[in-house]
Amino acid sequence: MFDLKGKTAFITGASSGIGKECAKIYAKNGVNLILTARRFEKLEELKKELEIFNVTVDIYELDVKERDSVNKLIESLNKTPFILINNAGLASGLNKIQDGDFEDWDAMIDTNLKGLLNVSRFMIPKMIKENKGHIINIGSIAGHQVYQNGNVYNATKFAVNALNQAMNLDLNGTNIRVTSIDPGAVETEFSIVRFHGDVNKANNVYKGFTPLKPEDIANIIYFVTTLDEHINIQNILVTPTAQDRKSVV
Ligand code: NDP
Ligand code: 8X3
Repeated sequence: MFDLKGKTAFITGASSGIGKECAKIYAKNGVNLILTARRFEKLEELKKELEIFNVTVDIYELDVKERDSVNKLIESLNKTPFILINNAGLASGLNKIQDGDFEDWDAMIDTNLKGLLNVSRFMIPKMIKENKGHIINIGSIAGHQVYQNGNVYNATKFAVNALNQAMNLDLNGTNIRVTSIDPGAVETEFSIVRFHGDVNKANNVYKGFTPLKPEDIANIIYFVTTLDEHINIQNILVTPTAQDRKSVV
């Protein structure tokens, strides 16, 4: 197994859900953290929670859509993280394409696709300089299979799938590993965000079956990063046992 103790993980979207659970599992296992998200107060709470683990936890308010801020933050880091978790993302709305809302579309494209690119473009050259590291891209089952009304969210996650493959090609010849973790339904704030704060509608998504928990995904992410350095898992598609390969929404 690869020893991660003392290494650093940079996580986007660490204020909630999968990103937050990743922060916890890495901290528990002695990995220092650089945590980013727009809701700084949530990061402050999380930092307090992680104090017991005796790792450094640096927190930054960051909107991955803001290219200049992403650049500034990454340039200002005094160490290059070993692990980059490109997790920040959202679904906004669930409408037929002919009824689509441009604000929803922009939010998803600018965050899930361009935001992931912003972070990667500034971080990867630093990782290449060190010739080591592991990039985890959070895709989705939505990046393998289109579902009704998923249109633009699907398109962004198909793009993540393509970029994950592209990173694997472009980083070949370095020691940097690239993995996309592509979950089905995970119960987080995801559906509340998708339905613009309508909690009842969000809760309905997870009724009648056992969804994945964000810690399930964090465990898998942690596992792939602990494999020996010659092993590169390029992609994992993981769904609740009760979910077929279609979407649950
Ligand atoms: P949550 O809504 O619980 O978490 C999303 C995280 O992304 C939050 O920390 C949020 O922080 C952050 N975020 C959103 N927009 C931005 C932005 N512009 N800049 C920085 N951070 C941002 O949902 P999940 O944990 O479920 O989602 C995490 C990832 O997992 C997403 O990429 C999602 O597409 C993917 N995914 C989720 C699935 C699910 O069923 N839940 C299934 C498959 C994939 P803040 O608002 O503080 O900025
Ligand atoms: C989130 C899971 O099935 O709503 O990516 O697309 S799904």
